[in-house]
Amino acid sequence: MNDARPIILKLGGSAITDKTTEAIPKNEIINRLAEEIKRADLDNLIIVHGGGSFGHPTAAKYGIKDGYKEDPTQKFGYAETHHMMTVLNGLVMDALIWHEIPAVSVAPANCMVTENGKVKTFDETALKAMSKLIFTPVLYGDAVMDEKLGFTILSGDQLVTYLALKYNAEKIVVGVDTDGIFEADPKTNPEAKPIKHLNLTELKALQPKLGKAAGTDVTGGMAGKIAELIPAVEAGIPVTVTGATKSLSIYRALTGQSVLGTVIEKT
Ligand code: IP8
Repeated sequence: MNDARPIILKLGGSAITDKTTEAIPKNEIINRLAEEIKRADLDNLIIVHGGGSFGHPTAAKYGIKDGYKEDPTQKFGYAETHHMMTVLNGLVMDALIWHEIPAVSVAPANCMVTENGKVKTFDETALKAMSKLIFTPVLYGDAVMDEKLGFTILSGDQLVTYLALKYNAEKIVVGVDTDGIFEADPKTNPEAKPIKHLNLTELKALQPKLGKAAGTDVTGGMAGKIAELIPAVEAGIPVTVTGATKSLSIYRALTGQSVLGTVIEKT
């Protein structure tokens, strides 16, 4: 039995896809990330990836996040959004398997149901059995059934916090397409200064000022991402936000080495 507290790695959709063009993966980055994950050689890793230009445009087109509005085209939209996520997940899985990582895909649509957008039920049987045998489960932001809304979008960031709290994670590593968190959105404000460390109070004060995302993002870009992470930080789980697009940042963060980015701790 693997009793180790998990390390949860989020691969942001903006890091692994080109968010300016629909359904374009950043294959080289996905491949390099798989290489770094292999090199880190962790037996307590859970990976979660975002939707980027695979999940978000379809979700936005059919209004999936706001739920079922009796519009029959939305049913196809739900199915297409989930399918687009399985396509992106397949690309991530390809790279992980190619690097001989015992990674197994776990689709949230099939084991989680939300209520008003928050995870309500999770059939964890398979995930727990996988951790016991030291597989690396790979989950992703997904279109899921919702008890009140019919269906909705469950963000990868909510998933990260949910799993971190449920399994008392050792730490969370969030890979994004910037070198961590900046005082303002570095994509729209080149003068924005990077932040090395944030405590909970500073994080809460900063959160509303963080940018929305470049391209379509139904779950709210960096501001939405950080809002979802707050409960994990409140529970004392440290979070490192670093550049997944920069060579070795994820490897260094996973293996506890100093890295360009932002460390968030409760105090
Ligand atoms: O990119 C959302 O996950 P996120 C996934 O982690 C979909 O916010 C389907 C849009």
